Amino acid sequence: MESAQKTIAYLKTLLRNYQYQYYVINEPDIPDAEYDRLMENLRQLETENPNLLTQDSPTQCIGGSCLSSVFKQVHHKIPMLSLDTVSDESSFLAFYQRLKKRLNISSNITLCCELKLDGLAVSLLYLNGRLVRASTRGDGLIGEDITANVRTISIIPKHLIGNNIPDYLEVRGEVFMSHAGFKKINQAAYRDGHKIFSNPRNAASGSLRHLDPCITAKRPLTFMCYGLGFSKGRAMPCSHIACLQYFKVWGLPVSNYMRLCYSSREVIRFYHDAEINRPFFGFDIDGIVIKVDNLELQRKIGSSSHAPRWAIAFKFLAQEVMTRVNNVEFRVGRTGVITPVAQLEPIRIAGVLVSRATLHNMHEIDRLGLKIGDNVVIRRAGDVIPQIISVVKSDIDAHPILKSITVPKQCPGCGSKIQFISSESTVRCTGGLSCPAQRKSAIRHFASRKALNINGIGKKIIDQLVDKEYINNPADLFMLTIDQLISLEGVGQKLAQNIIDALIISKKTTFARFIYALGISKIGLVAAENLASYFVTLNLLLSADLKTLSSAHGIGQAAANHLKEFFDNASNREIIRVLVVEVGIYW
Ligand code: I6G
Repeated sequence: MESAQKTIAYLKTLLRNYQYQYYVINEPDIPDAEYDRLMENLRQLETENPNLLTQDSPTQCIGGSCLSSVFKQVHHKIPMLSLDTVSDESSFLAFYQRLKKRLNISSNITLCCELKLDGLAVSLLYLNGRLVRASTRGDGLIGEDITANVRTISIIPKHLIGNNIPDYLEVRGEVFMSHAGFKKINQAAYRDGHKIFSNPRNAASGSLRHLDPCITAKRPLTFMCYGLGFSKGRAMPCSHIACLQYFKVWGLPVSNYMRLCYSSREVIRFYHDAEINRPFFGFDIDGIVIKVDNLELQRKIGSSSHAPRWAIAFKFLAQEVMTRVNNVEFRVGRTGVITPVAQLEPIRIAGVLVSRATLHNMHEIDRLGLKIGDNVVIRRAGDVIPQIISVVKSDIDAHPILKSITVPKQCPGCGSKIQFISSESTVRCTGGLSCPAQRKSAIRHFASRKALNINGIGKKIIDQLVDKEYINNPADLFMLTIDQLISLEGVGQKLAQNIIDALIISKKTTFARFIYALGISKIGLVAAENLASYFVTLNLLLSADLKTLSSAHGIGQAAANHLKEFFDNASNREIIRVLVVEVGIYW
């Protein structure tokens, strides 16, 4: 009992702290899934110890209170409730059974399924078809007046169109930001040295509750209606989906992705369909919302103090989770760029086990203020590599011993000197093609379709050839024998002969492809074509100084530096000589 009391007090403090970050200062420290887990623990303990439940518990409030808000207050005519959530099929089926029990019916109930957008709930008030007020949910009873900001969102009509519009109409929906909009504002923020938003919802929230509506106007916010708050003056239809159809006719944005379901099985089908389509919507959703469609039945079922009993959010597995950084490794890429990679305490994100996340460069480590041992929020959206989006600095948790991250003095692949390129915030190995870490990927690039296009040689074969030390650089490919090829796993006589034939065919190429195949940093196919038409011969290219290199069309200072450094390296020059003089590559 005493320990339950202590845990409840601890969870309340923790959750109030997080609610303050989330609702008031707009900078949540932990992912939603972690917040939900803590809230569920508290709810469970309070259910087991009802005498310890207090009215001010975070489980009893809809959101954080609007403590220090500078926006005017708005009293909601009808409370803006939140939604209860389920995250597995059996909990959804239990909800469905509860509905039947409450309505005292055994037949199926018609349910309307919609996407649960990951944004901010907003209420819009139209008087005689004119937008007069917009407010946030706040604590559900009192929200913030954000009319001036909402007026800058172009998709929200200032005047409704059409007939039979109630004199008093309050609609509710979600303001959110698309992935494209999020990328655009974060790119601009990065360029201008401003704060980066950790996800589209924070970006939408920060933009919508900005004190200066001129800033809000510059942010790519959008909106979708999800329901009726209150209306007077005209009859509204008696089904939820029909209300949404009316909204659409009056010019309000309503999602087309919704479905009426006539059984629990159909709802589960909708849930899985939405989950499959999740990467393609172009905006974040965190689940689906299921509502009893008939408004009269909704009224019969009623609401609790914080959520309607006729609706439920069926959440997807979280795409943001919290874990610890156990170490940071430095990996050498094809062009010698050394990238820090975080080794994470393995964790599942949306069903996938993740144990690593790229950190891009040292600038990113500084930006995050990351140290080894830190707890971090990681995010995996679609099929993108997991990203560390923030470090969780909790003053309640005891801090483990943290270790600073330092750049290695030598290349971890070959021990060569490393070079810091401050303009790119990158660290590079100077070993060139002699660095084994760069070898496999450099040879793979050389043989790839847009380079020398050597058919039949893929990653598996190149890895084996390098591991068996048959080849060390691209020129060695042309010295391979049939016997060496046959000794590889998965290579028979026929494939070995095809590879030898492909190597012979690949010797006839173009100057541009040859330059591209060398895999010089910042020299893609277009830059290689520009260099080929500017220099015409290999000798002129190899002997060009920095100034001449950068005078070629489309070659900037950074690319010119990389070219100069590559051609000045003796082992790279020797490989080029062998390729042209001994192998006989020509164009
Ligand atoms: O927060 C919400 C998001 C989406 C909702 C909601 C919704 O429907 C698609 N519906 C209700 C009834 C509530 N919150 C309270």
